[in-house]
Amino acid sequence: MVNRMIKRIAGLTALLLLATAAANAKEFTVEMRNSGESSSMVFEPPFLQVAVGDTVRFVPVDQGHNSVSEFTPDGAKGWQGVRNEAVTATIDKEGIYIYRCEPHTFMGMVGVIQAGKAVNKKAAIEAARVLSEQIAVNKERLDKYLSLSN
Ligand SMILES: [Cu+2]
Repeated sequence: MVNRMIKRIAGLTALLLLATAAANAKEFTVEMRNSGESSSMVFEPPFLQVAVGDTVRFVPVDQGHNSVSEFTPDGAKGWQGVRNEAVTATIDKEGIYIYRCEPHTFMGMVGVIQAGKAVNKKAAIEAARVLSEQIAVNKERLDKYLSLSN
C-alpha cells in the first residue's frame, strides 16, 4: 500500500518536472537577412546562448536563404531548412552547434548556437576550420562567433 503510494508520487513528480521543463523552454528567433547591422548576408543574431530544450526559429526576412546545421553535439538531431521557409530547430543536446545558409556559405553566412556549456568546443573548432575552406568572403565571422562560446 505504502509502496504503491510512493510509486504514484514518484510518477506524478516526474510528470510535473517534465511539464515544468516544457513550460520553461524558450523560443529564440534568428533572422535570415540580405543586410545586417554591419555587413551583408547574415543571420541575426549570429550567436545565441540557449538552454537544452529551447528552440530556435530561423525566419526568412529576405528571400534566398535557408538554415542547415553543419556541426552539432554528438547525438543531436540537427536541422535542414528549405530555402525561403522558416524552420524551427530543437536544441536537444548540450554543446556548440554551427549552422550555415547553403547559398551563402561562401559569403560567410554562418551562425553559432551554444546550449548549456561548450562541452564540444575542441571538435567545434576543428569543424569550423573545415567549414572555413568553403568561405571566401567574411572569413573572420565564424571565428568571431565561435570565440563568444565558452
Ligand atoms: Cu543566405
